[in-house]
Amino acid sequence: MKNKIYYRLIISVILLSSGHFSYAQVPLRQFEPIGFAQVQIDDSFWKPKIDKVATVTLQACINYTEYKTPRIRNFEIAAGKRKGKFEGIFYDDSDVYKALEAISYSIKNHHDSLLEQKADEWIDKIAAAQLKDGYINTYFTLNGLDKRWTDMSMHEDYNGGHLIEAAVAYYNATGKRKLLDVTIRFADHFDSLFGPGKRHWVTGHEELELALVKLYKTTNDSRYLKLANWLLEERGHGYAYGYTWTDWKDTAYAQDKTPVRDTKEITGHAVRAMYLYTGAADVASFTNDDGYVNAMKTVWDDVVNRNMYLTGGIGSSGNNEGFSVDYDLPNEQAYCETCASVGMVLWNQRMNLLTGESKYIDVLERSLYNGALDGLSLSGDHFFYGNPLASTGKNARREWFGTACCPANIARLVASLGNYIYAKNDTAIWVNLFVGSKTSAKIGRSTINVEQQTNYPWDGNIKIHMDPDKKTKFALHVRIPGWASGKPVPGDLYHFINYSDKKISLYINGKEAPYTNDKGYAIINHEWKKGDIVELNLPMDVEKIAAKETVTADSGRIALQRGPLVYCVEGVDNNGHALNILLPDNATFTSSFEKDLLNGVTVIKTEAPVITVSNDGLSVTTTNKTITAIPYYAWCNRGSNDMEVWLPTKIKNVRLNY
Ligand code: FUB
Ligand code: ZN
Repeated sequence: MKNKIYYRLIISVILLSSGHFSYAQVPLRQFEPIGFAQVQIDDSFWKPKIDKVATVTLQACINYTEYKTPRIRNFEIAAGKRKGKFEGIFYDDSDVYKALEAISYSIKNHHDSLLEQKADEWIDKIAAAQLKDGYINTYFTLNGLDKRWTDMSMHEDYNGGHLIEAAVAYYNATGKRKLLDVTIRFADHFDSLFGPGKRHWVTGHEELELALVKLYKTTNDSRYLKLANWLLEERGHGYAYGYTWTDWKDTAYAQDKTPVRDTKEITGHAVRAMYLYTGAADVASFTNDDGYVNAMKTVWDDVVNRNMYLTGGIGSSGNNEGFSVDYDLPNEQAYCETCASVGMVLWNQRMNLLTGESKYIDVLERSLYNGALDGLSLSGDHFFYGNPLASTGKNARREWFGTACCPANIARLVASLGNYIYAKNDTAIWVNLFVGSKTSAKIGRSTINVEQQTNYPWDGNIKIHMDPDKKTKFALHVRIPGWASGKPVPGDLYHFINYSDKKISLYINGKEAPYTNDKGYAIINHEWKKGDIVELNLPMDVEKIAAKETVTADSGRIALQRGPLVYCVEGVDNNGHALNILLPDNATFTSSFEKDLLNGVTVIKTEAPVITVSNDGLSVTTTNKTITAIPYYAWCNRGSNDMEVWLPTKIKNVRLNY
C-alpha cells in the first residue's frame, strides 16, 4: 500500500513539473471491474432475463425506434435520403443510440447476426446524417442549424453522450469502427467550440461527461478526459444560457447552483444528477481529484440518508422528475424513474471502485433488484417509467412512451449485468454480486478461473469455485451484504425491526475459512489451488423494516425484505385488494418458492387482519386472512391492480375507500 502511495506521489510530481498535473493517469481506483465480455452468466435468476432482453426487449426497442415512431426516419431525412420533416422530440436520437448500446452488449453476450445486421444498418444511417464538421443531431439539422449550440436545455450534449456510449460499446463488441469514427468527429467538433478559452457550456442534461471518459479510455486521447473535466468545472458559475425548453430556470434543478466539487446536497432532476455524478467519479478516478471524490461522498450520504426509497429508487417528485425536500418520499406518488435507478447502479459502481467500500454495492444491488428491475415486465416488452411503492390500480406497464428513455436504458443495464459482478486489481479479486457465472482474471502470472454457483436471490448459499492454473497466493474479497448483517441500507433511513444476529458462514473446502473484514468484504488470504471451493451462506430470513420517523409517508408502516428483494402485496394475490391489509407488529412469516408464479418467485405468507367496509358503508369488518407478498420487481405483471410496499400497522393507515 505504502509503495502505491509513494508511486502515485512520484508520478504526480513528474506530471506537475511537466504541466500535466490534473491528468495524472495513475488511477485512484482501488480495483477495476471485470468487464461483461469476460463474464459468462448462467444464473437461474438473471440468465432468463438477459435472454428475454436479447430476444424480446431489443425487438420492442427496434420496433418502436424504427417502425412505430419516426426516430430512424429522422436520420434518413437529415441525411437527405428521404423527404420529410423532423418528427418527435429533440432528444429522440438518444433512444436510437441507447438501443444500439444495448444491442452491442447483447450480441457480445450471445452472438446474433440479425441484430448485428440491424445495428450496422442503423449505423450507416447515423453516419450519413453527420455533417461535415462532425455535428450530428437530427432535430437541429432539420429545424435550423443556426440554432444549434445556443440553448443548453436542448440535449445536443445528452444525445452526443449516448452516441459515444453506443459507439464505444459497439466497437468493443464487434471491433467495427464506423460508429466510433462518427463519435470521434462529433467529440472533436464539440472540442473545437467549447473548452478553456473557447465558449462556455453547461450540459443541460448531463451524460456527455461520463461518455467522454469512455471515449478517452477507448482512444487513449487525453483531450476527451480534459473535456470531461472541463464540463464538470463549468457548473455552478452562472455560465448557463438558453434554457428555453423548460421553465426550470432553477439552477438547483440542473445541478448548476454550486460547483460540482462543492456540492453538499442532491438536488433537481434525478437522472441528470446520476449521470453527472457517475461522470464526476469517472473523471476523478483518472485525475486523482480528491475534491470530486469528497463531494461525491457527501452527496451520496445525502441521497441514502434522506432521499432514497427502500427500493433504491430516487427522485420522488414528478414536478421536476427529481428530488424535492429531504424525507419527502410519498409512496403512491413516487416518481422513481426507471432511468434514475439505472443511474444509481452506474454511480454506485463508480463509488465502489474509487473507495473500495462495499456499501456502494449494497445500494447498487438494492436499486438493481428492485427499483430498476421493476421497470421491465416479465414478458420483456412492457415497461414502467415511474416505479411507485403503492397503487390503487391505476398504474399499468406500457409498450412504449412518448419520452422513451427508460426501455432501452433498462435493456442496456440487464444486457451489461456482467460488468457489476467481479472486480480485480493486480493482487486480488472481488466478488460483488452473487450471480451464477464464470470469469477469469490474471493475478501475476497466473490465470484464475472463478465460477459462482448459486440460486440467489431465492437462496443464500453461494459457492465460489476457484481454479487457478497454478497454485497462487492472493486475496479473495467476498462482499458481505449490509442487509445480511443487520443494516438494510447504510445510514439510518431504514432499519430492521427485531433484527437478531444471524450467522453468516464462510467455508473453504468445507472448513470454516479464516478471514478478515475490511470495507464490508470478507477477505480470504489464501494460497489457491485447483478445486478450492469457497462457500458463503447468507441468512434469508424475512425482515421487517421501519423507516426513520421523519419519513412521514411510512410512519406507522412496515415493509418486508428477504435477501436483497423488497416485497409488496398485490391485490391479485389477496382477494383483489392490497391497501386494506393490516400487518400486526408481531406478524410471523413463512416463505416458499413457487415455480409457476411470475416466472418463479419466492413468496412470503403471513396471517393478517383484512378490513372491509359493508356495501352500505355502515359497518367495518375485520377478518384474518392469509396474505401473500411477492417481490416488488414482479408486481403489475398480471394486469393493473392494488399494490403496497409499506403495510400499515395501525388501523388509521388502512385505506378502505379508493
Ligand atoms: O430528458 C431526457 C430524459 O427524458 C430524462 O433523462 C428523463 O428524465 C426524461 O425527462
Ligand atoms: Zn427514463
